[in-house]
Parts: sequence; structure tokens; C-alpha cells
Amino acid sequence: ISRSQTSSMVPVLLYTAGGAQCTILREGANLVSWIPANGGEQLFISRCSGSVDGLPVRGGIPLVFPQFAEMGPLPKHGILRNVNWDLIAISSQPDCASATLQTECRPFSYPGWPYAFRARLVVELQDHSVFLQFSIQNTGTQTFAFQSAMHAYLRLPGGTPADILGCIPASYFDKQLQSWCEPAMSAPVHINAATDRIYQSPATRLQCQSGVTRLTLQSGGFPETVIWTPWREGAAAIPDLGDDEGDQFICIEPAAIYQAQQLAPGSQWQGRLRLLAETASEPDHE
Ligand code: TA6
Repeated sequence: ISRSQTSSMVPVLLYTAGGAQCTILREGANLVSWIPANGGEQLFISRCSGSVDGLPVRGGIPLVFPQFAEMGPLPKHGILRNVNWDLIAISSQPDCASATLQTECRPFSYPGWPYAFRARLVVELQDHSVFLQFSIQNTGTQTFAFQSAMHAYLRLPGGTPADILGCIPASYFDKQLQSWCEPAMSAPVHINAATDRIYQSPATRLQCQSGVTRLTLQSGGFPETVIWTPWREGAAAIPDLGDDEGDQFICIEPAAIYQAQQLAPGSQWQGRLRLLAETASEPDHE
């Protein structure tokens, strides 16, 4: 990254000597592209992203805070998706490149949110993995509770159905049925239709298999997991998504929704997500 890039609104680009690269937008600190070494693009961005005024980027890994979806008075998924973050640190070693972005909020900077906080995102890129550490520091004088998620749009090229492996059996709220469901056992979750669920278990280690691509997700700090895709039938209802793009991604989101987090003045919370890419025939690069 050049010196001028650090001070302007251009995206933050990270590379490893082995050929991995990723791109982070300052708008929302959104990791919009991740290409591991010897691999293709792993994240989804809609070609219609930006076509509707006021909507954040449709894809990448938007950060949800302090409200999930429409579960409160704030804009959908909270306030951080539309904010321009500052790039405060960047470093590059041959096998690991990293960047830190930050944004600060004073009390009442946003209508409906009277609290002060500092949000920080550290992104670390290695040849076959990318690690995101999202932290919130309470910089004010009052304790607050918040919801959060890392809304990862994982790419499914060609509309190939996906199997999510490693789910811990746990009840989930099905937003389409508007009811709680109890899965019988820990079977893979097969995704080939519109799905919108909030699982009461963390994505400690999940695998998303679609065709020959297998992505491993490891999260920390988030007690719940969202699985969402509009699939083909739901795409037309989303104004900044192409009608043929609904089956091109699945969102697997480490989240804190029903189990909102409490943060006392001066304390810090951290949520983590590591993505590891491999093709089904390759060994696990851990
Ligand atoms: O995280 C899942 C979800 O809440 C879905 O219900 C769906 O609405 C999705 O987020 C997308 O939200 P957005 O505001 O980006 O359109």
C-alpha cells in the first residue's frame, strides 16, 4: 500500500508473497474481496451494489453493531456499515499482511444510540486464510448492551448448493416461519432454497462445502450463528441484488443476537472470525 493510499478513501489492499490478496473498504471496514493463494475469489459482491442510494455495500463482510436486523430503533443492522473508518495501522511481512481500521462514536452521534464507543477491526491475511478481529471498547460512562454479527457473504459460484458441516445441534429461530425449531441431530445443513435462521450455537468450527470448494470458519466471542440466503426465489425482493444472484452466495454470520453482550465503561469486547480456504482434494492448511 502506498503512503497516499493510507490517507485517502481508496480501499486498503493487502498481499502476501505467496499470492494471497484481500481488499477492505473504508466504508464500513468491509472486507469485500479475499483471494487466497492458488485460489479464486471467496467472497460475494453483487454487481448491483451501490445502485440504491443509502444502502451499504451488498456483499463482503459487513459488520453489524449495535443492533441486528430490525430488532430496535436504529437503521437495519446498526450504524457501522455506512460509516467511513480510519486506517490506523498497516504492516506487511512476506507471509502475513495486516491492517487495522477504527472508528469512534461520541454519545448521541447517532439518533437512538446515546453511548460512546470505539470500534476496531484488525484484518490479518496469510496465504490460505484471513483472520478478522472486531472489537468494541466502551469509551463512555454508562454500561450498554449490544447485538453484533460479522455478516460474511460466502461466494457459491454457479448456484451450486452448499452443505454446512459441523453445526452443533441447537435450536434456531426460523425468520421465514417466524418460529423456533429443534433440529433432530447434528446433520449437515443442506442449502438449496431460501434460508434465514438464527442458531443458538457458535460457529466454533464450521465447514461450507460447495462443489470442490471448502471453506472453514472458526469464530470466537460470538455465541450464535446466522445462516441466510435469499436463493433464487428471494432475490427479486432485494433492490440492490441481481435477480440471478440469489443463489450465488450464502451468509454464515457469527453473531450475538438473542444473547446480547453487555459492556461496562472502560471494558472491551472482541469477536473473531477466521476463514480458511481449500479445495476438497487439498489438505487442511492449518
Ligand atoms: O442476517 C440475515 C438478515 O437479517 C436477513 O434477514 C436479511 O434481511 C439479511 O440480513 C440482509 O440484510 P440487508 O440489510 O443487508 O438487506
